[in-house]
Amino acid sequence: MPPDPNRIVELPTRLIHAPIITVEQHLLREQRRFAGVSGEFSWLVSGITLATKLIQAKVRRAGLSDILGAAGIINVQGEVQQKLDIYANEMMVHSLSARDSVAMLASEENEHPLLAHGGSPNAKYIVVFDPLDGSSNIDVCGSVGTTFSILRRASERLDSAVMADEVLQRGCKQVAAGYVVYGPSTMLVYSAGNGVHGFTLDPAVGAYVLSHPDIRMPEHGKYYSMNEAYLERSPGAYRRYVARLHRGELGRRYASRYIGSMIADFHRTLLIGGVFLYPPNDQHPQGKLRLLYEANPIAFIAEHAGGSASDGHRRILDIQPESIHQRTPLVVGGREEMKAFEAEMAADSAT
Ligand code: P6P
Repeated sequence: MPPDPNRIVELPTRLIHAPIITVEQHLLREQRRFAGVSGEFSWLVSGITLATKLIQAKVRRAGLSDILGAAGIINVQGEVQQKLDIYANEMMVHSLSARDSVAMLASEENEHPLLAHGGSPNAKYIVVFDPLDGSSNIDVCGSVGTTFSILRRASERLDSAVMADEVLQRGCKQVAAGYVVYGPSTMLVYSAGNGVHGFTLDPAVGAYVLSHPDIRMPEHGKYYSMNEAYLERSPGAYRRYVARLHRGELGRRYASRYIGSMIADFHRTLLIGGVFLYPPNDQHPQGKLRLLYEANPIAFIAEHAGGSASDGHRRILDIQPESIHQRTPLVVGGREEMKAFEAEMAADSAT
């Protein structure tokens, strides 16, 4: 019996509701929510996904090529630059500057902002990033990551030259933010203000695939995460807060987990709850972490997942930056841990 050329075969529903959603598909679906939004935003984010795929390929081979180890160069932070830092920064700068919607870039690795398409009327966005955070963990096969923060240009006149201080915007002005964590798997976590979504890289096909839709930070966890070596040299309120966690006064006795790579430590806090702290101490009186490209993207993700982030006195996203590489204390966690932290800080201020 020859096949009937006019017969249409129904697709199995399992294929119609395909579980495979790439980050590109997700972004296109997301931006349909914004009337009149062109594909510029998703094209910009594709620059980040491309760069981080190139970075992860190098991170995965760090021990197999001569890229391992320090480059012997001291960066603007006064830190010994690992070769992968340099490579990661070049990949982010190259990929993002190829997007004509990007007016300016600011990187942890560069002292000053980098002009991309600063005078083009299409260049609506500024991207701030740390290309490889936690890079001191590379030589010991620890998790590292890339952070990014996307801002709209502050200037009304997009055809005018972009000014360096346009990058100094409060974190609440972020259009989108997120990070990529290079761990046992590579995962992109981002928010554009409509939930927080995680995409795991399928190395076989080189696609970020939706694996954690609409991430919600648990109201409480069982871990706190900080470098306790400095606790004695931090303000008393931090010591009293951690002592409360030890004594189980929040309803459970907390255990400690600390990798020494902010993105990996925060990623655990985001997925299973708890609190991450980098308080001020005598070595870092303003805190160690950078406001623009570490604290702000993390705080944006935390808040859109139901948590919160503070510098000990203010909401991180409300802080008006004064300089690109400005440092800040950072405490970020679930609702219960942050409520207890804010109460401790308020009691301290009242004494
Ligand atoms: P410490 C990595 O160098 C980093 O910037 C963050 O990723 C991390 O949270 C912090 O420093 C670790 O600092 O003082 O505990 O080594």
